Amino acid sequence: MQTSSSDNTAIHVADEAATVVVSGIQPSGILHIGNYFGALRQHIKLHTQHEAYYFIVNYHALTSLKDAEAMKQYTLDVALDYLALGFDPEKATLFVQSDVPQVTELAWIFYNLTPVSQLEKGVSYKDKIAQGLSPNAGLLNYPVLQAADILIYGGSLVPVGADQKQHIEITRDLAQRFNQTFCPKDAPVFPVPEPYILDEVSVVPGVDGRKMSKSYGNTIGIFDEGKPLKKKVMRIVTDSTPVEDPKDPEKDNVFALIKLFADEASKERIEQAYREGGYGYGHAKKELLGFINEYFAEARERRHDLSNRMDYVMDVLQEGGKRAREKAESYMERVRECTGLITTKR
Ligand code: AQP
Repeated sequence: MQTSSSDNTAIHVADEAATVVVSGIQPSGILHIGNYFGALRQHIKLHTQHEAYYFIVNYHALTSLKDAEAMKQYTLDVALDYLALGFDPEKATLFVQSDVPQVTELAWIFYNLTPVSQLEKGVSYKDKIAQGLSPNAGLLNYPVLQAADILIYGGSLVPVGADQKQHIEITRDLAQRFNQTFCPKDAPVFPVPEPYILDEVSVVPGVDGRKMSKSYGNTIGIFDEGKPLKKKVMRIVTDSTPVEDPKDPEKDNVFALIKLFADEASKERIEQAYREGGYGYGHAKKELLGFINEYFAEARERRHDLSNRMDYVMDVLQEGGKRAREKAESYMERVRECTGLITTKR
């Protein structure tokens, strides 16, 4: 057994050479720094080290987004974000989920192996209902389609945010259930994937202190800049401890975000300033703004440049879709064989 590439995870991968990294992001809004630190940063890091498939999950986004123009725009925005943040299409595969229709075919097969009670216990499902989203069948079945997304490319390592832990458990269950139900013992079709979750990131808080989430309207966008960015940072909710009093950095949303951006020395300095007093939340917000601007400066420039080359972005997605369909079809041939779903197509 070897430890996977990050020192910060307790993930063990049986065979590094055979690792297939897969993950998806919903085009349900502008990508935010929760998406970045929870998932995208790891996607970028891993895509040059292993075979990797990253998909823009527009079928999943349909569970909440019912606006065709917005869906198209957000889909292209996500592709631009990946490329601006350093994704190299020569090294790995980036594509749009609906360009691989086989994934809905596999999801249907998985529905028949999934107890409804398991889906009804979904934390994310319950959260979204509590926030007022319609409990439609798509939302309930979201983790099953996600399992199909992961397994159809033989995914073995899934870099996601901590909020996705339960969904990856469902994927693991489905891989095992499918193998046990349909495959000979010595020839399972699917690997049982491991999540890749960075402990120190956990769940990134939004400006209101809840999980940063596109659907909660509490996000700071990865590519926000100028006045809109400043406004969002200044809106971050804090307690009302006066400037001169000592503060507990571990209980503060601003510090939770500073920790993601700052180097060790800056983190220690600011932490000490919180504990000593005489350092207000206004100071902390100003520093945070500086860190964000510095951290994403190069990516912002690349994104401005790429946004004038949309033909190139479309080519990347088209080529990615082609590669993904080939991989998916090779798995589906085995799935159809195992399940007895004969095809008369030639
Ligand atoms: N606040 C967060 N902290 C850490 N990780 C996060 N992720 C999302 N929010 C945070 C991770 O980002 C990846 C992509 O997420 P997604 O867009 O597919 O779905 P999501 O988790 O449902 O993200 P949102 O912003 O909350 O979208 P909506 O509001 O549309 O549902 C995942 O790996 C996720 O863990």
